[in-house]
Amino acid sequence: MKNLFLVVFLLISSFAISQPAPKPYGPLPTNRQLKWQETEMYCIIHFGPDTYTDKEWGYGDEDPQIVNPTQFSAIQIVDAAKAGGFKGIVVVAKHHDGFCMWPTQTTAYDISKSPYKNGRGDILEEYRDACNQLGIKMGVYCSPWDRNNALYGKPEYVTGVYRKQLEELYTHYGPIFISWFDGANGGDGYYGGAREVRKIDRSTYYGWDTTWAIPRKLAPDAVLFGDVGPDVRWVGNENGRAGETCWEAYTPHAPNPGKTPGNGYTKDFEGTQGQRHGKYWMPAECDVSLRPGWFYHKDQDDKIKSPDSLLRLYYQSVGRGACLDLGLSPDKRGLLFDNDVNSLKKFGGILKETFAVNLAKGATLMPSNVRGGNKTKFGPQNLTDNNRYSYWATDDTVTTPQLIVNLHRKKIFNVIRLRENIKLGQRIEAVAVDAWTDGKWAQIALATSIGGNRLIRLPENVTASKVRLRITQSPVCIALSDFGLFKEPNKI
Ligand code: FUL
Repeated sequence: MKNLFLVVFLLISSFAISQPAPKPYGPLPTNRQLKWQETEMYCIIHFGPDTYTDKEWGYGDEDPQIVNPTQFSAIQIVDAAKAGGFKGIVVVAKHHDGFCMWPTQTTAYDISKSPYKNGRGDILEEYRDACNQLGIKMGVYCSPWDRNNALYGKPEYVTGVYRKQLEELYTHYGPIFISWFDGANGGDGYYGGAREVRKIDRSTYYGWDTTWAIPRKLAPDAVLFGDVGPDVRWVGNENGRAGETCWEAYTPHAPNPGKTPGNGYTKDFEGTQGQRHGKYWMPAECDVSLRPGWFYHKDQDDKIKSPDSLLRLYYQSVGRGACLDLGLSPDKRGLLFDNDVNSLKKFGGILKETFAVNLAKGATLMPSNVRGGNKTKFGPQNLTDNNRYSYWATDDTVTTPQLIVNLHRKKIFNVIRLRENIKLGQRIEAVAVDAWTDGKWAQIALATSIGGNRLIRLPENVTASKVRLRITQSPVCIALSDFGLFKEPNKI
């Protein structure tokens, strides 16, 4: 008899343990996209001839002698980004004016012609060292458009100049985590003295497949960012804002960059929301600058975004499953101005304080359904561990489960964090959250897309001893990896 019980027990438990993981749903992220998602926030740094001419787009005829950052400190800049909570930087190695911030073999228009370190400077190398020292990831932006180069518009520019520049950058300054491709290109410029308008067909001129193959080969872990991906899409605005509903998937109109709305390649507004049933996993990057311009302008010294507005941007980008790419603009000295540094520091301080303690940690988590039963690994036990890939899953037939989070005593919070295990795709379409206050449940939040990260910033503090998460819409069983409750300081 005893043996029979044992056999039955073993059968049941082996069934529970062998319950297969849920089938993935829709397009899935690659490993490099997962790593990018975990990065969440990085800064794009614009510094070059424009810094000295007060322009945003240099014409390409600016004298290299003007680039003279007497106090350039990559450490100061990267350290300020780090204090802001940013985990990476994207260095603008070459902007549209064509001036290369590293000594290059591809053109004479580079840092070696400037007085910086008597022509022996290398801004890229200095950023690389600073990133290594401070544990920050590095990416590069090398503008395809080159208003200085005489060959621009001819095939030789792409094959003999632009692609060679990418090769130099990826060979000498890696590891690179993001390869940033801009869509603005073709128009008037210096072009080696021709001073004319040159138009190119942006869908064919750069031979994107061959060009993208360079970072793919030399920096296989780097995502490629462009207006329409291929790995990370532009969010469709430069205000740092993803849609309240923001899907990870997207189907580009053509696999080529091109930022002009309605030009047949991409429709900007679609980048903001993505597409629920998009063909590719292509999450959004939200770019926005700390100042009104991307480059430094003295008259913008008092127009720096405050810690509060940075916080709003954070919730509208990172909090909607996208990444935030904040523009930093070192000044003529080659340093970030004090106001910029202070704003970054305060913003980073608030983030750190907010997310230091998950108030749901230690709570009793009671799900309405666990895949294969309570003894399986699919229970909610790891939801408060800040682990993106262990997860609570439900049986295939259960698509609208609920989770009661018993906090055991009253806690005050104002931010809710939800994440899906995106290795299984983006599954959930809508959720509601209730709080147990005064002996009853009251709805405190609604949200749509979750994906890699969803932060619900509540308008005011909520005090509750229990919280209930209701998944209200999902086409398939769920795979939730995170449930967090946090308290942003200074909300009374
Ligand atoms: C834009 C460029 O044209 C701007 O100058 C800036 O570099 C920004 C980040 O991307 O498309």
